[in-house]
Amino acid sequence: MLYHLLYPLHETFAGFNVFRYITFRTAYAILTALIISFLIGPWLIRRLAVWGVGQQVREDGPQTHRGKQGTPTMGGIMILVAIFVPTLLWADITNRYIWIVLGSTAVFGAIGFLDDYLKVVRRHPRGLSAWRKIGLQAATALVVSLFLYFDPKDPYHSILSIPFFKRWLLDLSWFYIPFAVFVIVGASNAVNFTDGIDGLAIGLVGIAAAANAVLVYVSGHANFARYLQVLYLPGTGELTVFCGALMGAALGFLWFNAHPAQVFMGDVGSLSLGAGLGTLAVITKHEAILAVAGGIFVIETLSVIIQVGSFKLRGKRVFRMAPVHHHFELAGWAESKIIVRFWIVGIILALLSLSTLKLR
Ligand code: 57M
Repeated sequence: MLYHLLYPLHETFAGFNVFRYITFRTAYAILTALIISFLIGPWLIRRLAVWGVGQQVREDGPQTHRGKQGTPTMGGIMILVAIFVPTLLWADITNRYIWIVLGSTAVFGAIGFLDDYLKVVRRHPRGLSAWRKIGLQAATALVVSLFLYFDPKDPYHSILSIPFFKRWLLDLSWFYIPFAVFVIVGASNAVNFTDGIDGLAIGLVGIAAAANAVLVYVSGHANFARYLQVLYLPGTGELTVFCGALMGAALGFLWFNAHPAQVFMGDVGSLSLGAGLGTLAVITKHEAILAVAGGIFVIETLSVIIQVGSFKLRGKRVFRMAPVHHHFELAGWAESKIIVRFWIVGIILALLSLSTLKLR
């Protein structure tokens, strides 16, 4: 919004010319998201506690989690506020990609909010049924995918780029639609699975948002895209501002979610953040690169698939407990050690994903 209000004044006040730069507006989106988090965080945590919105810790989880019973949850509400306000303030709000990624994030957040509300407030043991939850997610992702597939301005709507092979562009044709649905729903649930120890998911979201920021900036910048020989997607550069808000909101929430956590994000946070990252990947056609940038999310999900598959096929578990962060907890690792080591691997994977832009 400020872009539209203040940039036109640059003819009178030359300094306002700075509002045309995505990098400038992204930096201020990060700072605005941080300030919003610090302003509403303490208030929201107190209100969630007063309203009795406390986490019900499952009996079958690690013993070390018993002490977390009653921790305020649904803190994802503050994350969403810290994402939406800076994005609407600093981004070009006539950009269709901004509305697509905000819409996807908001609807997945509403699905998570409903699930949390049923579980935590109405004390439904399981919240939304698994099929109803996945159905709502798939329907939302389908609308997003159709918007993108039938986008008349997008010359690459069904194209898939392959890391390391600059010249290879896979045209999935109409199959791009179910593929995009799979990416968005998969990313949403991957973050959801990962959010099982203090600060792990939100820290990894911040790292993935930083990698996404570089990717979308390059994809939307004609010269950089040409130099790096990646698909030039006009208009996607504006998503850098959204990634900045995501980074700031992640750092801001981490301030309160760091071990020992004062608040959990709830499904309202995990589902929306994963959907936002998945939608970014689909818009920029960098699904494969972003699967590497969000590699820990992929590893956590694969650990569940392997565990359930092995148990069903062999009657034996592969891990002490899945997702894999619980395996290390049961191996005796301190929670903070697991979190920091997973972040380190996440940073390495994010750097590797960005290196594929050059190594092609
Ligand atoms: C999301 N939710 C946490 C919190 C957070 C199929 C199976 C893999 C499903 C999976 C599952 O239930 N996933 C749901 C994980 C929960 O966190 C809440 O949920 C929100 C995220 N959606 O914001 O509100 C617990 O995680 C802990 N937590 C923290 N710090 C945080 O910052 O300590 C969360 C955030 C919280 C708290 O204890 O209560 C969760 O773990 O449920 N199931 C599992 O993850 C379970 N694994 C399992 O059953 N494995 C089986 C099979 C199915 C693979 C096996 O290994 O054989 C584990 N989780 C629990 N109990 N709670 C282990 C058993």
